[in-house]
This record gives sequence, structure tokens and C-alpha cells, in this order.
Amino acid sequence: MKVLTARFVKSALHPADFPADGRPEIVFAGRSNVGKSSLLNQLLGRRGLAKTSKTPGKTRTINYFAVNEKVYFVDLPGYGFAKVPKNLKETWGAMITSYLKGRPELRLAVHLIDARHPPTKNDHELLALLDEAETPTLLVATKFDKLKQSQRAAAINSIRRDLELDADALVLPISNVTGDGIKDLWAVLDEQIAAF
Ligand SMILES: Nc1nc2c(ncn2[C@@H]2O[C@H](COP(=O)(O)OP(=O)(O)OP(=O)(O)O)[C@@H](O)[C@H]2O)c(=O)[nH]1
Ligand SMILES: [Mg+2]
Repeated sequence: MKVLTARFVKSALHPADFPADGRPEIVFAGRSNVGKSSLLNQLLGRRGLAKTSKTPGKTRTINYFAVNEKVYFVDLPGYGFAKVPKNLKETWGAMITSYLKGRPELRLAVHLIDARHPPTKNDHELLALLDEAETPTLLVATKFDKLKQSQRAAAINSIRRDLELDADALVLPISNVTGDGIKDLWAVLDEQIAAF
């Protein structure tokens, strides 16, 4: 999809604040600092649209971005660092859990995993939650630029093994620094968006 317009719409903390126009939503979820906000900017080709930081815990609200006035990209707070909510179920926020479980507009989840580290307990919980909600989920391995060529295939395989993924499930490697993999990710998103 050619991104013609991309704009920040609002930060939400309660369902009452979510947009009510029924547009389909794609959510970006994962560990704090994994690169969710950076990926949103990469995909939209708009530097600084979503605020990023090298310190974990930057995104604190559910942030809505309108893309071509057609679909919302939704940036979530991350989980898993001491300074930010620790346990997905208890403290990542009832608000986020209920968003992921009960938002009819949510049509696709992009679950980001740091390619350098094994998935965490929270990653497992998130995947189970999305599975339970029957939300189509796309796994993306971020920070691929930080791995040596020789480490890359093994990193993807170990994520696949750890999460016990089906043979046909995709884990797309990307880098928000070099832009590698972004085109491939867009190809998958385009396919999904066309089916919304
Ligand atoms: N080398 C490298 N750095 C990245 C990549 N993606 C993000 N970063 C860096 O990682 C840090 C965190 O990025 P964010 O996009 O703010 O991460 P986030 O997942 O939105 O984090 P929270 O909002 O805290 O949940 C920033 O310093 C980014 O520049 C990547 O693909 N490669
Ligand atoms: Mg963020």
C-alpha cells in the first residue's frame, strides 16, 4: 500500500477513547524497547511520528495512527522491563489485555520479538492471548542488523522452536535501522489489508 497520509489521531487509556468509526486496526505489540514505535515509523515512512527512545517504557498509552484514512495502526506500551509493568496479565494493564481480547476492529496483530534474545514468558502469554482471541498474528524479528550474517538463520529458528510455531507460520526478520525486511513486511500487510 502506498502511504499517502499518516497522522497521529489520539492516545487512549479507556475503551471510551478508542475511535468509533469502525475502521480496521493493526496493532504492534511486544516487549518494551523491541522497536514497535520505530517499526511504525519505518512502515509509514515518517520519522518521529511515533515517539521512540533508547530507554524502555517510552510508549505509555494506546496510540492511534490513521493510515490513508482507511486503517488504524495502533502502537502499544511494551512489557517486560522493571520500570514498566512486569507481568503481562497482572500489570501490563487490564486495559491492554482487554483491548487485545475484545476489540472487534482489531484485525491483525504484529508481534515483535528481539532477534537477539529468546522469547520471554510475556511473549508466550501474548501469543496465547492473541490465539485465544483468534486474532491473526504476524511475528516479526527486530534488530536484525545487530546479528552477524552467520547468526541470522539460527536466530529465526530458535524463535520458531521456542514458540512452537507451525511449519507455515512466518517470522519476518526486519531492521528499523537499515530498512531491511520492511518491503517484505509490507507485502504481507498488503495481503491482509486487502482481505479486511
Ligand atoms: N539496531 C536497531 N535498533 C533499533 C531497531 N528498532 C528499534 N531500535 C532502537 O531501539 C530503541 C527502542 O525503540 P522503540 O521503537 O522506542 O521501542 P518500543 O518497542 O516502541 O519501546 P516502548 O515504547 O518502550 O515499548 C530505540 O533506541 C530504537 O532506535 C532495529 O531494528 N535495529
Ligand atoms: Mg514505543
